[in-house]
Amino acid sequence: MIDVYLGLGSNLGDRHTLLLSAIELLVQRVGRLVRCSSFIETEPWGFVSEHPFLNAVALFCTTLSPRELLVTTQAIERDLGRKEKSLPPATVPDASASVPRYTDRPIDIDILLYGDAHIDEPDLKIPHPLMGERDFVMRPLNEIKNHS
Ligand code: PH2
Ligand code: MG
Ligand code: MG
Repeated sequence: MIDVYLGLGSNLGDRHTLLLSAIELLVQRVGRLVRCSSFIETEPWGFVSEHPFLNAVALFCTTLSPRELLVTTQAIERDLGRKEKSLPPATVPDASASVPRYTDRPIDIDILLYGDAHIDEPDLKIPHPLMGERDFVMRPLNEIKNHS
């Protein structure tokens, strides 16, 4: 059993219900929910949007591998109405852009930490490379971390 911290975000639709539905599907397909942070409203980070986010971080226990976890979280995003992923930097015509172009989304599930694993594959980077810069991740993460 591995501890995994997942970041959850929604800025389109019924954000509260979408976060709860994501957690329910994660319990069904990933494993036991150990802890969940408060849901916090945050301003869009890294792009301009009139739609504020609802964000949370949840800790699950899982037997899935990191790759299985990625496939599963992406399937849940699609099941909850997510149409497209953010565009990766390589597809952005402006070469000076070093971060993805973000878009509004009904649900986003990011793998933040998977045990103490370090993974650096093109589509799977753990720990999440930007988490330390993101208040909307670090605030809820600190709320639930180190609570034995
Ligand atoms: N997710 C992003 C980009 N910007 N901003 C906030 N406030 N919350 C997010 O979850 C978020 C974001 C990319 O996934
Ligand atoms: Mg994200
Ligand atoms: Mg994501």
